[in-house]
Amino acid sequence: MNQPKRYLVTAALPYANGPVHIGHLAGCYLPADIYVRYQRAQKRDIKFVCGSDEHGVPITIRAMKEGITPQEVVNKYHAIIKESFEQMNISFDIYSRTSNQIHHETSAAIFRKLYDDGLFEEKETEQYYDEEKKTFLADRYITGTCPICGNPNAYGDQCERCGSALSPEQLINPRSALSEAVPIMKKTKHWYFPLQNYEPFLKQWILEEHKEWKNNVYGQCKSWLDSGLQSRAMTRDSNWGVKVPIPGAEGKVLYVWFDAPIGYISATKELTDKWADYWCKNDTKLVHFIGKDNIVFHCIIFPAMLKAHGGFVLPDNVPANEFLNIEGEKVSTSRNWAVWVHDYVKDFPGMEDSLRYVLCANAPETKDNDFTWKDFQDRNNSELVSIFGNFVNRTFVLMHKLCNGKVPKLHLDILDQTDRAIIEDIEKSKGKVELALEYFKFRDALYEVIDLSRKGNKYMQEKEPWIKARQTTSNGDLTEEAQKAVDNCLHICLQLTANLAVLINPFLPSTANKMLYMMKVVDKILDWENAGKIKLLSVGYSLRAPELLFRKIEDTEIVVQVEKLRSGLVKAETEQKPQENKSESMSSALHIKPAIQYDDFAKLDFRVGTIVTAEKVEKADKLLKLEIDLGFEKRTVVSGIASHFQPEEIVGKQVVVVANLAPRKMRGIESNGMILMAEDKDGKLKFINPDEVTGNGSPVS
Ligand code: B3M
Ligand code: ZN
Repeated sequence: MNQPKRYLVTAALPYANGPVHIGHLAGCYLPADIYVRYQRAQKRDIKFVCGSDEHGVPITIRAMKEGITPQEVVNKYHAIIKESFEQMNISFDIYSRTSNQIHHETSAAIFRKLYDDGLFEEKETEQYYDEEKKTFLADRYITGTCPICGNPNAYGDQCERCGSALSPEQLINPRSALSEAVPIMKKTKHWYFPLQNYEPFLKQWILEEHKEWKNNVYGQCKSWLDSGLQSRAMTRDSNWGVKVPIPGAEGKVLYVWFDAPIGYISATKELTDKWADYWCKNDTKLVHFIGKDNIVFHCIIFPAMLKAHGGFVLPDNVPANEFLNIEGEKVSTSRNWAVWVHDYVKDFPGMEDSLRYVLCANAPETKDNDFTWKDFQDRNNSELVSIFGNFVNRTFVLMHKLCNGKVPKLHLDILDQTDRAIIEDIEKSKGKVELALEYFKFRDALYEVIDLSRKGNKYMQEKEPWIKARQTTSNGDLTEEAQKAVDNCLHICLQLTANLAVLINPFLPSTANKMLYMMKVVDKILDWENAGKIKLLSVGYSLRAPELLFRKIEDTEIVVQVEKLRSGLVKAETEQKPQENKSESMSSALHIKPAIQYDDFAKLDFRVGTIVTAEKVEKADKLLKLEIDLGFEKRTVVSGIASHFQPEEIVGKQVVVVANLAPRKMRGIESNGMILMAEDKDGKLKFINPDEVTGNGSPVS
């Protein structure tokens, strides 16, 4: 795209069913904010919109759990989330909410236009229905026994014990989560959006015209498009959400993923009368910042909806991030394995920039990354404090000590190679940071800024103005040569400091403001065009005394945080809170089951066996039916490993079998035993087997 006339930046609307954690920040809010602050400094016409996603099953489930109404749930969390963003200086132009009237009207109107244009398919299907509560049971409203691991409290869309994704029909003994009643199958009518009709358009638009999208995003889109799109229901049976605006649709609302992205449009309408410029003119650059679990909705479904409707711009880019794990474990809100933003700001007051720094320096831009408190401490102490903060502080201290607190002259006649080199570094860094930011490479961009301060330290170290300051004449004055050398060094260091303020501003806005205060300049200096110049501070201008920009984080503070994380986990597990976030998976490394006696262990009979046949189980995409040779007999074992192995690749493998497990029927097949598996940190299953081929039936102890 040529230089766009205006920018519209969106960040995923968080579900108002819980507070935000640092994984959310790192995933999309922080990169979006950095991008927007940078574009604002470039004086571009830009709007940054976001808001709470207040519809959908997660909200109604939370309401049920807390015994309050959905409206009360969203009121509570909308306020908490909004405050967390403000505390972290995420500078939305508007933070709206999808329960607002304007949003209901906007999304209903878009649905209605698609309906009037005949673009939906109307279909009747059978779904679970709770006769007691007189309601259909989508996704999480239904519980039952997991066909994979036997967990009696699995949900209609996922088992929280084994992490498998399920569909309601797979559950054994299904029950309504609302009443415990056994649900019946009942016909219901819904409106489906035939995504397959937009496949040629999407293929051309994404696969041909947006090859520049990030690999993770492009790759996910390609695999969706390659495997073929299908019609998707855009309505649900529920009374919480945007009412379906057509006759005969009582008790039905828009699917949350139909209305939520329209929230970007309604928020823009709420923000400005000129909203249509941003949404309907082709010279707008629309950028959606999201986490990787939202890619299909923003790259495929929403653009197809907009295309079908007509008249709207499509995103120019969707720079989705991967996930941020915490201390080596996937974030899990239900297990309370998360660092909550509202907790952080309480525990580290005034230190929002330290968190912004670490989350950006370690952002999960191309792959999942890990946040550890130790790394947080290290980066804060050895990068922010010791490099950036130290350079700025030394510059100010020395210029007060050696130059009376006034910006010294630059004596061109004695500029040497070292001076020229650092001036060139200053001039070049603008371009480097800019290029990285334009291409959503926030880590690289931030690295360049820190690197410039590192070069500043090195320069000062080489110049040693404090040594020069000892070269005095017999009457105690500095020699002329020494004075000039001191002046040049500090002049350059001060200009470098002013440049650092401009460059760090998108990333660490509070820090940039503290620097402005110390330099006694107004915020105009932060305009991006000022970067790369060494004339930002005028000679003779007197500056304030230095204040420390950052503080060190002590070991004890980190110990407290790690302890807090672990005790939160234990608490969550004893309370057995149900899981509420689909993108989380089980984890096991941190908790060990209660102790058992040797006799308990001795009851188990483990045997070595060889898989002789393996086949898929019909209508159960997680299950494989295995024939295992135990030497003394062959056994049928049904195992939930179909998503990890192809049947043909495991035939002939030796495994360890729990041979005295009571038989159990799964999908009508009697399973006689269980094979032992290990789960790696990515959730991949591996067989446990003897290190050399061993006779079938050999006992394992
Ligand atoms: N609320 C899902 C999420 O928070 C959803 C995003 C909506 S963006 C339009 O992951
Ligand atoms: Zn399970």
